[in-house]
Parts: sequence; C-alpha cells; structure tokens
Amino acid sequence: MAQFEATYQKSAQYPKPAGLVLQYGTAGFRTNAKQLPHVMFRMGLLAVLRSLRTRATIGVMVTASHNPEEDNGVKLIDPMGEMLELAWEGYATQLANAEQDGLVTALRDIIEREAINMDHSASVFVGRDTRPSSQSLSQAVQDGVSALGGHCQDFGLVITPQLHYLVCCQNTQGRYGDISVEGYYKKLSEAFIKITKNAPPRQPLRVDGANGIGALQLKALEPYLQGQLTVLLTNDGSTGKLNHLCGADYVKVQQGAPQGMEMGLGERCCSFDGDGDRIVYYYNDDKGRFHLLDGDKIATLISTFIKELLTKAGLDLQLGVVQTAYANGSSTHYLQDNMKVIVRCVKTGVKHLHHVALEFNVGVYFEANGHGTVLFSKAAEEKIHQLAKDASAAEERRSAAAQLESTINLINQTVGDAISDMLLIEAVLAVKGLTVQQWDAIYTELPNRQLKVKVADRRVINTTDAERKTTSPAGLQEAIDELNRKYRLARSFVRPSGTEDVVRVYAEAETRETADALAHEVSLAVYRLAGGVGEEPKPL
Ligand code: G16
Repeated sequence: MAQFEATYQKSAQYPKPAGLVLQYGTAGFRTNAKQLPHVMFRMGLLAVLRSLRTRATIGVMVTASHNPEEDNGVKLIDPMGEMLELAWEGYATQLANAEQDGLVTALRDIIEREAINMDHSASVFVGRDTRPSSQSLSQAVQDGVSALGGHCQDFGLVITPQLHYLVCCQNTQGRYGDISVEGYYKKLSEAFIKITKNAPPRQPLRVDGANGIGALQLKALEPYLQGQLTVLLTNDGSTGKLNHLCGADYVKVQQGAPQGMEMGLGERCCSFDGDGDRIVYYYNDDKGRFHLLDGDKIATLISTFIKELLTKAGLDLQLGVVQTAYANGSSTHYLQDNMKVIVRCVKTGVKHLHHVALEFNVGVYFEANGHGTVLFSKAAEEKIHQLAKDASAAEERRSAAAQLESTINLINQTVGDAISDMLLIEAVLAVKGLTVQQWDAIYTELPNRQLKVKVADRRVINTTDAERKTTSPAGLQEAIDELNRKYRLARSFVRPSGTEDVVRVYAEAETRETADALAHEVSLAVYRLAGGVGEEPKPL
C-alpha cells in the first residue's frame, strides 16, 4: 500500500537510536527528550490506528508532566477522554521499539490483529506542554498522523486534562461541552459561579504554577470567574524552570513550600504539576509549621461534600473512594470508619483508579500525589437531573440536586485536572465556610516519607497486592516485613516507578522520626537486595 511506503520513507526522518528499548510506563513513554522523536512519530501512527479501530477521535499529549524539563513523554487519550486501553499499551511498546525495517510489519501486525479497516478516515487531537522540546516532538506526532493518512488538529499549549476534555467533547458531539478551550473555561467557570454565588467573599488563593502550562491556562481562565475567586500566581513560567524546586510533586515529596511562594500565616496555597493534572494544597500554621493537604485530604473533603449533598437530596447512591498504597493510613481509616464509605486500593496509575471508580454510582479517586477526580455514573447523573427539575420535590432536596448538577459540571470527569479540582476545592471550602486549617483538622495524617533509590535495573522488583508487597528479589519482602514490625503504626512498601528510572520507597509510622528511620532502612534493604547503584542511602 502507498500509505505504508510513505510511512516508511517519512519514518527515516525520525530514526530510532540503535539498541534503545523503551516501555510504555505508568502514563505513557517518558525519558530524556533527545531519545523521543521516533517514539512521537510512531505514536502518531498508533493514534491513527486507534482512531480507525474505535471510529472516534484520539488524543495525543506531548508532556513529561512532573519530570525534569529535559525529559519529555507522550500520553494517549481514548475516545471518552480515558487513558489508552491497557491492551493497546503493548502495541505502543511494539511500535516504539521496532527497528526501521520492521516498522511496516509491526503496523501490519496491529492492523491484522485488531481487524482495522484502513479505508476509513482517522482523526487525532494533539496538545503539548511548555517544555522547549515539546513543539518539535508534537510536530513528529503530527507527521506520523499525516503519514498514515489521518487528520490532525493541533490545540497547541494545553494542560493534559484540557486535551482529555476536548477529545470527550468531540466524541460526544459536544454533549460533554463545547469543543474548544474556551468552552472548557466557560463550562468550569459557570459551574463554579453557580455553586459559590451565595458564599461570602474569600481571601485570595496562592497558586504555584510549576512554571508550566497550568499557569498559562489558569491566567487565561481567571477572567471567566468574574471575581468569584482571586488567584495570586507564583512560578508562572516567566523566569523559572519547569518543575524546578516547585510544582505539586516537589511539594509532596519534600513536604515543604516551593521556591518563590510567599506564604502568609494560614494562607491557602496550592501547587500544580508540569502538565496541570495534579494539585496539592498547603499552609503554614502560627508556629511556622508547614502543613500539606494532599490527594488523600482532597478526596476526603470532596467525598464529604458530595455525600452531604446526596443525603440532603435524599438520593440513595453508592459513593466509593479509590486510593493507592500511597494513601495515608489515617485517611483510609477515616473514610471507612467515620464516613462509612467503601474504599478500594489499586495499583499506581490513574488508569487503574479510574477503572475501579467506574464501579460506583459516584466514584471518587485520588492518588496521594494529587491526581484525581470524581466519576458519576450515567444513572446517577440522570437521577440528579430528574430531581433538580422536579417541581413537586421539597425545596431542600431540589436545591441539593441543583448543587450536585453544578458539581458535576465543575468536575472534569475524563481525568484528574488541577484547575477543575482547585475550583471544586475552593467551592467546597466557600460553601461550607471552612478554612484550610479546619479542612486539615478533619483527620491527622500519620507522618510519612517518600524516597527514591537508584538500582541497576528496576525491573528486578516485582510487586503484588496492589503494589503493597514485593515478590522479587528474594528476601526483600521479608526484610521490609521485619522493619515494619520494629515501629508502631508502621507500614512501608517499595515499587519501581513507571515514569522515572528509580525505585520508590514509601514509609509511614507513628512519629516523624520513626517514619524517616523506616524509610531509610527500607531504602537500604532495596539498595542491598535489588542491585543499588551509586552511594548507599544515608539516614535523613
Ligand atoms: C503519572 C501518573 C500517575 C502516577 C505518577 C507517578 O503522573 O499519571 O498516576 O502516580 O505518574 O508514577 P510512578 O510512581 O510510576 O513514577 P504524572 O502527573 O507524572 O503524569
């Protein structure tokens, strides 16, 4: 076929570095940007095949999110705005690693296995973050799409969740929202204004934009909020480097403020990550102590708000919360024992959380790192809409249903979204009249610590039980079990990262000292039993 010949020719412009093997990770491919042009071109090809297979528009986002500026990556978005179907991750890896002469065979193989009809037309939406490498890598994606005869629409600089939103709008013929970035601003801001219209004015919110695209998009959205929320933006990208000493991942891991953030006593502050799909909140108390409100606290706040509205509305809808092993033990206890909601624990990666959240009428999912959203089932949405317009229902029930309707419009249900989550959190705090300190006081977190260990090959670590236990290398889990027994309320686990070349270590315990000691001792066990490289981990 002529298309294959053209693809083969064009692909030579994006040669694969000899011997390079990459794996589709937690959120797509991610590594140093220099190693990625061929991957981007090929993901353009894959997006065309996925579009033909699903007969829908597919999204390709060029970003490495929380990683350092010199890295880049690519996330593929399925028709309803979800992450790429798991089964296709294997195809992505196959295409990315094919040698030039094997590329057409790899394509034909996918086409045959998926019974793809190449006569239809394919449509792909592309977006990118602000990294210096993103523009040329986005061009590589677009060249891939064109080479296989697909139609490409480039949305330029957008946060990842905006591209998810746009794909979903396109494939629902605008039912989810207008198919434009402006449509996104309008949908969210109108919902925010509706929820907060009777709430008293609030102090401004300080936002760390991680020097990334989230800052630019927030600036563009702010006028639509009509003064209902004032944001004071730091790390807006005008001077600093992306994610450097700032951003949600930095704040979560360091448990400290980002560079440049001037935190007045008790002021609400939050940080986005590099592609605007994560958020964490924080403040300093009157003793100057830093308090972090991460994805666990966000999940609790949002679940409480929605559960209260469901009760007021008299709607019998099941609410469940999905977490990962990183969720603080106190949050899980609070949700289960105080809030009496069902809690499920799954492997790291939004795709895993999203999938399980779909099992509930209302599924709230958050990773502790601040990535999450809420999913309402079609049936739940229908019941809420019915009640909101039922003139015979009691006023209190109807108005609770109307608040739920606006909440649904405010939430980006396609994926975790820093801007949408921020607006929802602000709306909840405003409506409930809560300060950030009162929110923080809902439960007390166990002190915890996250560390990274460098090993020769992180694939030697295999895990089970939603990543809470290791199955290899030999002896590692036994060593971790023994360390956990040493300290009160202790829990720790290790897992290979799917976005960075490191092994992640998580530990929590009764006190700061014991959590830190446990994290260090577990790191040492990883270093010794899983082939650590470089210097041995030092005590904190
Ligand atoms: C991605 C995923 C998240 C995951 C994070 C870290 O986030 O979307 O689900 O928690 O990577 O993953 P890992 O621990 O495997 O490195 P982002 O915001 O970097 O795209």
